[in-house]
Amino acid sequence: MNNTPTSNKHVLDWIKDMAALTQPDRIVWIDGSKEQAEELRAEACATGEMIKLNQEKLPGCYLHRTAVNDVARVEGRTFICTSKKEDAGNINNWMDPAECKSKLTKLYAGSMKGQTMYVIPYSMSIVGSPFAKYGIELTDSIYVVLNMLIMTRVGTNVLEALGDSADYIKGLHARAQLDEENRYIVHFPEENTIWSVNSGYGGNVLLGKKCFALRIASYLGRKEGWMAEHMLILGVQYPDGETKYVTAAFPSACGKTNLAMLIPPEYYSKQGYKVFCVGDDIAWLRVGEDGRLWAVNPENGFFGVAPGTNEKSNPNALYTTMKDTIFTNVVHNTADNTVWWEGLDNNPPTPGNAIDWKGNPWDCTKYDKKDKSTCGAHPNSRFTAMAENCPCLSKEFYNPAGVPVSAIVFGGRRAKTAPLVYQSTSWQNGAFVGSIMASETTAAAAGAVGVVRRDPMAMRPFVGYDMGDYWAHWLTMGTRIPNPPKIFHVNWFRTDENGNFIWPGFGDNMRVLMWILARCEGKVDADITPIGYVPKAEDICIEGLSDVTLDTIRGLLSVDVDAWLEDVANIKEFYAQVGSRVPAAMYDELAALEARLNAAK
Ligand code: OXD
Ligand code: MN
Repeated sequence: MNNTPTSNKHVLDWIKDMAALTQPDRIVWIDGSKEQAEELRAEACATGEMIKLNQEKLPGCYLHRTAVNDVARVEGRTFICTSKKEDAGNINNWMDPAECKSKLTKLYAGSMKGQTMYVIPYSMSIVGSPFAKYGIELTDSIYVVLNMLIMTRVGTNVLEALGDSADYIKGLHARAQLDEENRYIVHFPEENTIWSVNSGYGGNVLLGKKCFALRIASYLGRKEGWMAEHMLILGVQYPDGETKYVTAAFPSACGKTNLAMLIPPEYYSKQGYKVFCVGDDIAWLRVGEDGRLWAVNPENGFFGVAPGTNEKSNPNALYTTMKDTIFTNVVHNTADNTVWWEGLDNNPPTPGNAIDWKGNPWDCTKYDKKDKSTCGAHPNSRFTAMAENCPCLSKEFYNPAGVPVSAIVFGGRRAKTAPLVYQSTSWQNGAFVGSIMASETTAAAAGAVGVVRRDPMAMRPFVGYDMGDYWAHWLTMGTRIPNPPKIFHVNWFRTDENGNFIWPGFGDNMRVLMWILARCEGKVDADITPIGYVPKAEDICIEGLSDVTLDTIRGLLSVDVDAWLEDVANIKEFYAQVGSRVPAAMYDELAALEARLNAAK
């Protein structure tokens, strides 16, 4: 062990137990210093765990490849281990805590023999702030250490802030054999504990992110009266300098990072509007003393999907990845020792100069969009980049109090049913709108087209307890916020009869945000429809858009009553699946929606 930087008995006893189980040769405390991080990078490069990229073009950047069977989160192997099964609910996988520990103990036993156990003390949110929660992750992976150094606030100051307290999240990660059959990501919310074994992929092993900041934090939030949500946070600065904040929840891979870093269309930027990013994935929300809801991004970096990130879709993200970034499972361009991914530009590295995400030579001429096996970068390849390198990072990112939220936006990928935007009629109705969020599979993805997957509040894989109880918590929070945000739903993905997207999306989504914010300030009217308030077409600004007319907007805003009634049937099935803890108020909202749709037929 290097110098033990704490005398906290809870911490030291736990580490001793975990070391007795996993039997590492050495224990190294991560102190958050640049020197230690640099030594670890050098070691990872020496062992081949990482490749140092061209330091002139990509200073501080590295490439890592995961095992080919270990490239994404594994929802089927993710468990919530509460003492009572019903507290985990029907949507989560559940295992009895004792049974789970006995099973996983066998997998961990001796798994770090010959290796180093790294002890990572980290904070979600700014150390010492009212929102801050602390964690310690034990891991045998340098890749995990280096990613955690980007994604969270790591260092000895976390141990100082923790003092002698036992109030921290205990995370144990071991790569073991990377055995798919024995891969487990398990949470013991009643014990503030997370265990992850047999994976090296980010979402399964960076325990501060989905495991802590969503699953465990949602559980703690319910107990303590706050919320942990799968939401981006952005600020729109008006020409007079005032900034309004919006949080938005979309299912994974629906463009949260792109919206969070949006570049305003010229029509707005010329007038002096600016958009700033506070967070791209997770928001922790608390009621402020002023009666508004306040949000912080508990993370310190971005773990973004690389494919599709380019100069048009997200120039700010691209710029953010140009330094101090770890790329995972992208193409290695050996001609100039840089990286590439599908959708970056039209200049993939030529055959002979390209190594694919599996580490094999890659021939871009054989690439077929419809056949994922021909990709150079894995479709879920990632960049881990520092928030402070983001050119549009809000200065409020560093504010321990967070930002006041004017609007909460839910969204899904719906080819037909959901209009471009609508507003709920109350907090309760807004929570209902969140509970029925869904995405449809499109022709762009493998599998059947138009299959609806319900993903309430974009939290389906991330709620650390029963989904019905989670909705009840949303309703309770509504009663505790004297001045709550207004709640909206957006859908950028409506398609025409040929399957093409109708709405231009990307920066032009600002046009919808401006309507949302105008509604929050009571500055614009709306039409009331069976599903809620829908804009008058002329109130969505189309100035400067060449292919979008007022009629296009009318089409995007139309509410197809029959399609919605079909959706109601699907929602009923889903509610039944969620089970007996669905709050009565949600069923009331559903019945009222159905009645309004029937009346409009
Ligand atoms: C996700 C992610 O899967 O953010 O939602 O990685
Ligand atoms: Mn996410």
